[in-house]
Amino acid sequence: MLCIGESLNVMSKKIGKAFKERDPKPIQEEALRQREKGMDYIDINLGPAKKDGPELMPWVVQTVQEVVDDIPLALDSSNIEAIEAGLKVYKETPNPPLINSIMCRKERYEKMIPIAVKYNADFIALMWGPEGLPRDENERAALCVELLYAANEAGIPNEKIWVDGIVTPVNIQQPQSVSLMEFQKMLPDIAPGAKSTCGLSNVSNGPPNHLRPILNQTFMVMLQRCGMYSVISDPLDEKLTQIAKGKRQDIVDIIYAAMDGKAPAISSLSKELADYVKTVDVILGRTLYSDSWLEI
Ligand code: THG
Repeated sequence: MLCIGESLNVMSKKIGKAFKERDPKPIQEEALRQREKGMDYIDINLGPAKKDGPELMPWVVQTVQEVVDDIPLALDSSNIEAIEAGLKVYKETPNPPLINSIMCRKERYEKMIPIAVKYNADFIALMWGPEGLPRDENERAALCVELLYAANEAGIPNEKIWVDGIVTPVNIQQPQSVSLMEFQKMLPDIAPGAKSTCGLSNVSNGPPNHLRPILNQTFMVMLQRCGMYSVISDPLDEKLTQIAKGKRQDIVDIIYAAMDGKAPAISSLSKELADYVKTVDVILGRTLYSDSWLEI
């Protein structure tokens, strides 16, 4: 599982301030930390960046690449001019940069696909349509086919496209987590050769901070089993990265068993592994979400 570090992010107090004040130090420290933590890509997330995006993105790209030039970057903004300005100054990396993202909305993808072609960038195909979030896996599939067709017509092969079926918070939209898993299983048929990714931490957006890692870790393993290729994830969650890199087979095994309804009795398990079993049940909707699901 590839990991795309999420923490170079305008929503973070420290990094948001550094973006605004064009202070390179916290940004470069964060990029170096992400490399040390084993991130495969670094996401530069400016948010909407309506006003100064086209000036800010190239500055951040160059600031990061001054200290980390061997890890590809994902350029994350809804401001199209900001993305293009970042690609313009991008220094070549072993793998091409990733545009984050192109939505399934005609007026946007018609502008953005040519940019991906021009700069030979990979792109994240975000399953966000004219009516917003798709309601189920079939709506996700319909959006996916439309956007990938348009990209293929422009000469972009599926191998350069990272499909993002969109992760939603489990505490308010429990069935959507299952729908995303179903969509991942369909993906090899509807988009052969395409890669996939998702904003993993969205699943725990809302629950208390101390419960976020176990939700993120459990859902990552469940998605990986359904074919997920990469996650945009928290580089400070070392256990998550260990699991992603195949170093905690015991956790993977127990999550698979729980998904199949074959986990040993909770009372026979360590607290650590029992918590993963309980979390699988919450994500699959076998248990109704509440902040106290681990205490039951
Ligand atoms: N798909 C794609 N791109 C995305 C998302 C997605 N980019 C943005 C987001 N979703 C993924 N990135 C983050 C970044 C931070 C957090 C969640 C997802 C997050 N941060 C903490 C918070 O807000 O509480 C901590 C912030 C801080 O550092 O202070 O949860 O779905 N393609």
